[in-house]
Amino acid sequence: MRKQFFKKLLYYGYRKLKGNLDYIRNCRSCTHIRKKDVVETLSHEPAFTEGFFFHDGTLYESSGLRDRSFLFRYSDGFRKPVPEVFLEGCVILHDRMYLLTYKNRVALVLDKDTFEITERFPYEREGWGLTTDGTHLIASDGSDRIYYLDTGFQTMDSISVRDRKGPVRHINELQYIDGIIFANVWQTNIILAIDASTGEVIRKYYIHLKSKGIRFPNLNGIAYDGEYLYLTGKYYKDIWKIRADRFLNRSGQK
Ligand SMILES: [Ca+2]
Repeated sequence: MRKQFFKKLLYYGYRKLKGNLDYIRNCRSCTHIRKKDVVETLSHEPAFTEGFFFHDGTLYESSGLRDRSFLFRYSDGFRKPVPEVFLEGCVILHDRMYLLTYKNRVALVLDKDTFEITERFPYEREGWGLTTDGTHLIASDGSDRIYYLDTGFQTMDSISVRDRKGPVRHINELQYIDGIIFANVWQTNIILAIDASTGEVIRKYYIHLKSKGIRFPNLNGIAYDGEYLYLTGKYYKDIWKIRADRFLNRSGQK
């Protein structure tokens, strides 16, 4: 029984590694983001990063895991535990905070200042990333699909994320900027720039940045303050502030 379990575990590990290596190998056209692109390194609150975004110049973060979820605001260090659910993607739209949960089948609305839960909506999909175009909530669920939701978490539309080889799965944390959705691909160092209306992958980025002391690198977290992009990962010690032109240069790739 035990032997079988380890065999399965090994096979799973092999499949996972092979999948990621294949993906990285196919990243020949990637834009490479390196240390020289970082203008400042900021300290990251120890968090299992899920949601990561700016609102009115303030950085917010939601941290996941069962019994250990919490919300954090960087401007004043305000931290609120939400242990009853596994928090996932998070965003503020029209002054209200919206949150997904991983498998709790509930989505939440919170007071953006106090982080008190004000409304709960049934939500059948897994919750992964969440961002906004200023009108809709935009959500991922770990598949290749990205969903456009109204503020009651009802699905209005969806797109499939596709590159030249077909659908790209494991779309995780999201950041909408001017018609483009930037997305982490789970358990890779790849960030995608996705056309927000068609789902087509416009560009790929390979992030060469590493946080010291991290045994299982899991880049997750893209935020934008209108001038710079900020990247981090689950329990990474660093937040890297990066010149936005490295990501937003639409004229071509380097
Ligand atoms: Ca984000």
